[in-house]
Amino acid sequence: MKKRALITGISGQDGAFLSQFLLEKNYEIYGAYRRSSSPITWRLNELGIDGDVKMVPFELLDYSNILSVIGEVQPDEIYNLAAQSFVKGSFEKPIYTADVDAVGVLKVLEAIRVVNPEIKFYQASTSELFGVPKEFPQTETTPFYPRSPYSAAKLFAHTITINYREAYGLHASAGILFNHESEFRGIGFVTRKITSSLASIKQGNLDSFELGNIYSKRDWGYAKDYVSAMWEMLQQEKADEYVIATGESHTIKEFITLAAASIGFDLEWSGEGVNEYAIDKKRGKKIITINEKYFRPSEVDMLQGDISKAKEILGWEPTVTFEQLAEKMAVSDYERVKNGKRLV
Ligand code: NAP
Ligand code: F7E
Repeated sequence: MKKRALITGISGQDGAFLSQFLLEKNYEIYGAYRRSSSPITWRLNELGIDGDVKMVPFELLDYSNILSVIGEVQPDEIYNLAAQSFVKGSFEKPIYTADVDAVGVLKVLEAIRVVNPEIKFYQASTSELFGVPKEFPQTETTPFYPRSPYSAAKLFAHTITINYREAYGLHASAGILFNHESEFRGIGFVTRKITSSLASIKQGNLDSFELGNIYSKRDWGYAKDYVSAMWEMLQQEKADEYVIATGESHTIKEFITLAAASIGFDLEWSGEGVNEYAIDKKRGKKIITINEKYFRPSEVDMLQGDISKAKEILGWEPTVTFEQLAEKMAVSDYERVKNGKRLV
């Protein structure tokens, strides 16, 4: 019999790649989505798998809905990818973020406990938990120091996942995933904002764009690589926590340089702080400027993961380099723009 997976956050980046991965493993996929007025399946459409996922309305704020969805679907595995995942947005909506990203996860765990404690559970934890890292690189045992309402909420979700494992014997794992990007990344996140804006400028649809702090460093990987680690975690005899990363750390400015070069820009940087800007040398035009409004009240300056445990136990390793990631994303957005697609 086919294994059945329920994926929350099906309309997001990871939901799309995980569905593709599990369909290749012959799973039956139930995609839990939030009702909205705009189309939510563009990522599944682009991957050509929208017809293969059974969609179920799902809201993390509503325990009765979660309980009935899990009761009706009776999945073997639940991948909880749904979240208010925008860190900057969590400073604007801290209470909503806590309701969804913290208490919402407890609601799913509680529903599993009530409906069927044999259901395996994956929680999407995050490198944001490390905030101001106490050591470099970060491992599963590095102390947490959240720097945003988002990461504070995710810390509750992370610890309650472990607690439900210890208290009730649930097979509940948490992947501490570092930033993972792709051509399906939400357009508000910095990498996709950069590649979509550069593509639009190149096509003549946009003059310039603004960014915030371009000197923070992240450990950036390719999202398609990362979803296989989620699955591996649920195939282990014992549930556990794992850091999933590349082990390299780069600034946003480095990403810009690589992405821009891969679609033919030659950038020259001048100025400092909020007065820094980049000129497209070929056209002699300022195309990137800095605006303080994109700065965060408290920033995470640098993250870098250590994947020794994932390598050893899950046999997991990333395959896409930082350079390949920047190129892949920039080229993909430029292709979309050239083909007249609206970037979403
Ligand atoms: P994403 O693209 O922002 O997708 C988030 C998903 O959650 C969307 O499908 C969204 O639905 C859904 N959602 C939001 N609020 C919801 C609610 N109240 N009820 C039900 N669904 C809701 O995120 P992602 O990049 O795929 O990341 C997946 C998960 O991993 C998230 O939990 C994120 O916090 C975590 N994470 C991401 C990264 C990363 O670098 N990508 C790293 C570490 C951890 P709508 O389409 O309706 O908004
Ligand atoms: O910011 C800086 C910003 O919003 C990255 C989420 O998936 O990964 C993601 O969180 C960096 C920050 O991602 C702009 O200040 C500069 O230092 O792309 P981001 P994030 O905050 O790292 C983690 C692991 C998650 O768990 C989250 O769910 O880029 N930055 N200028 C900017 N960021 C944005 N968004 N926009 C700018 O204009």
